[in-house]
Amino acid sequence: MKDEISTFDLFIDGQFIKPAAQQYIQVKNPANGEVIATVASGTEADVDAAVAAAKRAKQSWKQLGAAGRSDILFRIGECILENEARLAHIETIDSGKPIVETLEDIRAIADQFKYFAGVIRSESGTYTKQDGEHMTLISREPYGVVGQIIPWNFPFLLAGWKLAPALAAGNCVVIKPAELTPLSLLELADLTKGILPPGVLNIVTGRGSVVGEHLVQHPDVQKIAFTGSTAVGKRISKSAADSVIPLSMELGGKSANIIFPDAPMAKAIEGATMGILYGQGQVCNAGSRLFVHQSIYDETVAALVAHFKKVKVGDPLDEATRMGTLISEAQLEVVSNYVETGIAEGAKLAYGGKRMLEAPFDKGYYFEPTLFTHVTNEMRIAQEEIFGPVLVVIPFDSDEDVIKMANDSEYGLAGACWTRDIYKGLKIAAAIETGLFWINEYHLAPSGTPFGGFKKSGYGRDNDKSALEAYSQIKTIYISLSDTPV
Ligand code: TXE
Repeated sequence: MKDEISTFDLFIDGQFIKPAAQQYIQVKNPANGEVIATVASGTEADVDAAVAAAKRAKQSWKQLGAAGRSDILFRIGECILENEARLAHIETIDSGKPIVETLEDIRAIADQFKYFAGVIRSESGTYTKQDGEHMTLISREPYGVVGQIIPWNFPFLLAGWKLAPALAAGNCVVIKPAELTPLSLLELADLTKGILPPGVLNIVTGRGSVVGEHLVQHPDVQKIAFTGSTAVGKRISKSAADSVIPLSMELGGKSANIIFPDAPMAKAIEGATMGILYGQGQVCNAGSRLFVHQSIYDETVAALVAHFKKVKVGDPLDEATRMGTLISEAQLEVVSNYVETGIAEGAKLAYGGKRMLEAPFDKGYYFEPTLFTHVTNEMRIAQEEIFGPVLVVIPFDSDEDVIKMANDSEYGLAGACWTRDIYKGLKIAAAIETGLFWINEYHLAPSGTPFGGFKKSGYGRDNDKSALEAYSQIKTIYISLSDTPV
């Protein structure tokens, strides 16, 4: 696999073009700090050009109809699979995520395109007969131009979750990847430029405060989809309110993962471990608050410590690696500060807690898998999203006790419980205020599983056919066959 430094321009109207201001930013591999690419730093003029290209393409993309778009989406899915090794490699050197994880993400997105290729073929409108001479036809229409803003934690997966339904519904897209991780999406554009008509997909790389800000305020953008921080989400909400356009929003989380005494214990320990360490904990639905029943608390903590020790932290390109690097120095500082906060709050480190500085970790942003005990649900480390490999373990006495604590959070993205008693599992699932809940599982979200949050975790759903509704609007046509004036 070649690793030479490439330069990526903006992808607008089916081709790579130089940014108006001729400025570029460096993209680094977080595992070793090496520059792996330079990408265009877009400005307002580039966003304008991308939106104009999308606007020009929207009529013909819509007219292609479900069958035509389905065929193209299916071919994109196939193309992703044919290039999965290359895409996973790029994603790993760009994000620091283990190659076993990025390969899963790439395959999930190949499947996502095929899923939506199938879903749109099964969509139909409605016909309602009001009486013998009057009827209504109801269909769904695309918005036209959709703006999408993607974070750095799942650069390809989250882009694919947004692109596939938006394109399937007949929209043209202007998408902005995160500054830190633009490469896999640019590679996708390169791979699919012979498949997608020009202007249907446009990528403007660059700063959120410039490209993102202008995209959400652009008068020709008719819908915005955002995944990222709550602070930026709030800002975007205000812009969208001013433009009177709909939004879908996926923000942070502080998900409760609950182990009952009758849990399938080996699986629960693995689920609690990877529930937090997958993606180095930089996952919105990470199981970052672990609730363990008081009667099994000590042995569960001991088993977790033993399991954390076994997790192989290392070179993200090594297939044996289960935990790679944090995304940046800034994120490393955020995580380190939270560990200090936890200690100051009275929590005790049962494992980890430090940046890994000895070779071969010294050039990357590696952080130890970290486990805190003596935590209460009120502490900041139990309430705020750390976005790192830091698990807090909290004991509970009863179902009521754990339901109350799990719901005592401003977030409501995901959660899980581990029990052999399916009645209990369903009772807990129903009581927890989250958009997604697993029983005896964690993280799995195959195409067809609605993904999104309650409360401050956002609104709107990705990853299933309901996303088609979010990317389309209802059109009603009322027909009168009568010649008589009303
Ligand atoms: O996110 P930002 P950051 C959380 C997580 C993390 C924190 C900060 O806790 O530590 O957010 O991450 C673009 N107008 N999540 O600072 O800034 C930006 O360029 C329009 C949870 O990286 O929200 C990028 O493309 N767009 C989350 C995207 O927004 C703007 C995943 C996200 O960046 C913008 C990521 C603006 N004014 C972080 N400013 C999750 N739900 O998984 C920035 N952007």
